[in-house]
Amino acid sequence: MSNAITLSSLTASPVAPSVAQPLETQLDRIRADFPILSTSVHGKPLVYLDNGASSQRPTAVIDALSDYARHTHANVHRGVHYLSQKATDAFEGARETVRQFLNAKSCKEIVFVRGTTEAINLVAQSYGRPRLQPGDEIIVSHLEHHANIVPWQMLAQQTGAQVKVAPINEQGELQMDALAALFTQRTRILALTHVSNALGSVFPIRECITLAHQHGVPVLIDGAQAVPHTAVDVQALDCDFYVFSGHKLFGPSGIGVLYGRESLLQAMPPWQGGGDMILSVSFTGTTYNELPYRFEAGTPNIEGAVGLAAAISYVNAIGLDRIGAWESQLLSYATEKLSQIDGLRIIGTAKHKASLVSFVVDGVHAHDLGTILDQDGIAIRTGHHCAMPVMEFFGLSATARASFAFYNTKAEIDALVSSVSGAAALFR
Ligand code: C6P
Repeated sequence: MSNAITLSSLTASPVAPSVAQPLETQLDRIRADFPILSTSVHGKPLVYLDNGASSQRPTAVIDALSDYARHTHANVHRGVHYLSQKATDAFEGARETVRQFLNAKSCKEIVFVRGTTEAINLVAQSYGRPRLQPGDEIIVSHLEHHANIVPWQMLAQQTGAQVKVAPINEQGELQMDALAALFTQRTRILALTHVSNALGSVFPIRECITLAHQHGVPVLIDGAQAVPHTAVDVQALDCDFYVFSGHKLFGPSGIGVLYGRESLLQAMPPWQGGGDMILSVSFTGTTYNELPYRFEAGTPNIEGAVGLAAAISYVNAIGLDRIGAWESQLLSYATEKLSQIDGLRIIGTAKHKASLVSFVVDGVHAHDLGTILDQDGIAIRTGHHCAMPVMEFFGLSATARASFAFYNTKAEIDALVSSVSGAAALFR
């Protein structure tokens, strides 16, 4: 199956980077690929450091969405007419792009959903609900986003199961021994983040998956904060479910991916009913479609999938190795510079971190800090980051969070540091 968005649409861009050179030598060209980065905010150049919430889209994605609307759009899997087949090819081509991105064995294992949140709810309801019995156990960690807590709590309420929490230490690292001690005969699923959105900690998911499998327990990995920064190979990880959102990966919002091991998805009932997920419907009985369509009821987000494929092609062309190398420089630089500010404390000092820094400043509420920084054109996120148990663990109500993407520069970190220093001085 051919890819909907091929590298040719990316390399048509005059700024397509070459993989041979370090990314930092091409930053101007890369930044020019993101039109929004030249926006001014309150008369200052935008410094966009809220990539953990949602990252920006390159022209290759914007053009793919526009081209799709101009030349391709029709409903998929339904029509014999030219446009419907073209749209179906684009949509299924996008699925193949995602399959390659995750190194899944088959497109049957790639389900398009609205995002990470929907993917986790799907697994909780379709995998978990028919299986779990009163007294069964679900393990999550203390560092999860609400999207990887609440669906499991809902499942526990529905089935009489209980949610157990694997602890973290003061650095924001998963305590592996304590995790290992949580497994019992009643453990039915382990759901863990790959990268924490609140602290940036990278979990040793390969080890966690091996541990869970020793107990015969399947694992769901929340990859929302991981896929923009690191390559993921679901076969090498041997994971059972891996989920992520398009909008954090330089793609559109409203599209995301559930990877599921084929044997598990085959055994799961549909989650939602409607068009496209059936083979035949009558009032005497309905038969369901094959994978992955069984989990894609109704008209899907076709342009979202096409845009996501364009984003993946763009990221692939830059190279996740180069992205990781540059972002680790950004992380070290930001950590060093921010630490020099009087009264600033970094929350989350795990040995392995993605390019994200959460911090608090003595005497300055995180929201005030965010508002002051906004006046300087700097976008960061402040609050509990939809990870209230993490805030509770550190005895905080909120942190400020600067989250970097490969298009960020050290000069932008200097601007952040200067603005935070100014705010800290104001409240001293
Ligand atoms: N975190 C942040 O600012 P959705 O909203 O479904 O695309 O993603 C939810 C989600 C799940 N897991 C993790 C680890 C996440 O970081 C997020 C989204 C954003 O941190 C918005 S709250």
